[in-house]
Amino acid sequence: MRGQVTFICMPTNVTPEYKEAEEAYRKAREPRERLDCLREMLRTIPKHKGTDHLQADIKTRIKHLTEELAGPKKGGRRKGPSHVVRPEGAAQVCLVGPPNAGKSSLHARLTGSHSDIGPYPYTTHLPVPGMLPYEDIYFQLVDLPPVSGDFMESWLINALQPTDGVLLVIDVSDPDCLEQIPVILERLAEKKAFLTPAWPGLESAEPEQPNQAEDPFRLDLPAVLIANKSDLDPDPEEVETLEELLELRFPALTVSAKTGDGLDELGSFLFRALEIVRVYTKMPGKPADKDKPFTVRRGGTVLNVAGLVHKDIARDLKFARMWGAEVFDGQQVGPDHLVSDGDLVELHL
Ligand SMILES: Nc1nc2c(ncn2[C@@H]2O[C@H](COP(=O)(O)OP(=O)(O)OP(=O)(O)O)[C@@H](O)[C@H]2O)c(=O)[nH]1
Ligand SMILES: [Mg+2]
Repeated sequence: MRGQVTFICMPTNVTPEYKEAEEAYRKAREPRERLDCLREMLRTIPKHKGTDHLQADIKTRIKHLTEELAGPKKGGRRKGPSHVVRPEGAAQVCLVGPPNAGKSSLHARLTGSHSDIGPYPYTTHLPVPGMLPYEDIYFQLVDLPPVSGDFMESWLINALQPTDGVLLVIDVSDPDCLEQIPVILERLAEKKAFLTPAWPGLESAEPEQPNQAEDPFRLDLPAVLIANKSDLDPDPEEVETLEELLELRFPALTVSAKTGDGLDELGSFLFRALEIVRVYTKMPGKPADKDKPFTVRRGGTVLNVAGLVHKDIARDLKFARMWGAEVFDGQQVGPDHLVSDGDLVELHL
């Protein structure tokens, strides 16, 4: 039903077992893992009138995800999910926007992908992953089909589940974008996906949304407005005017996929806004791997880094020696020690 958003308030008398399953669902990124969590939520939810809505919602999601995982039948063989891109790199960011805004052109320019580009709307039909290099790390950018008042792929919300942020791409030279943005926000909100200006690493004046923590299926995604085709619209203030008119407070970048103008800013914006922390590792007695950092988000620990190296290393980790801005050279720290950008960590088992 368009234009209506139902919020499910969590009944207060759920069991700790249910809460744990719900927490695991929120954190799960892989579709199969999310399906297991949903089943666990259904198993542990107290069965009474107060949870009827939530039970129904969980069942619908189990049904959809099961279908999605089964994939289309091809010659009797079932394929895996084709609409959810497995996250890789420092973070996953999806391109969302109206038809013809230049999402695929940006994707191709930023990642070197061969995403289809066309002078007509509805060119892109499937998610296309690609990697945007930034210093010594990569961000994964996922090109998506357009969202409009007429059309949104049924699987689009599923594709957004694992993402860390959204590039809301518009054609700033097209006056229609004034109507297109609210329509996109509304279509996503109907499916409980909310684009927010609140990135973890940016100061935000946006007040906390009510019910945010209550509905396990609510998806809050930080978004940056990408005002594309600036080569066709020479007014540098255009995007500010647009945001004022629409009463939006997204951070914004004015760019051109055609000339490349403004695109250099994107990597550093994502790095700051997502609070990416790069950590270099070494094993005792071996040289440091200074080429390829592991990445966590601010608040990540030595144990989180060890887990990225290998789960057995995380399991057996006793302590670490660290070199970096916040420690003295070779300082011994425990697994729970917070890491900062540029740290070198020697893992001891
Ligand atoms: N002048 C100019 N044209 C652009 C720019 N970016 C994209 N275009 C053109 O805009 C048209 C649409 O580009 P696409 O990249 O296919 O747009 P899209 O948003 O992926 O479109 P859908 O997949 O249909 O949603 C193409 O003709 C592009 O060449 C830009 O920065 N400047
Ligand atoms: Mg496209």
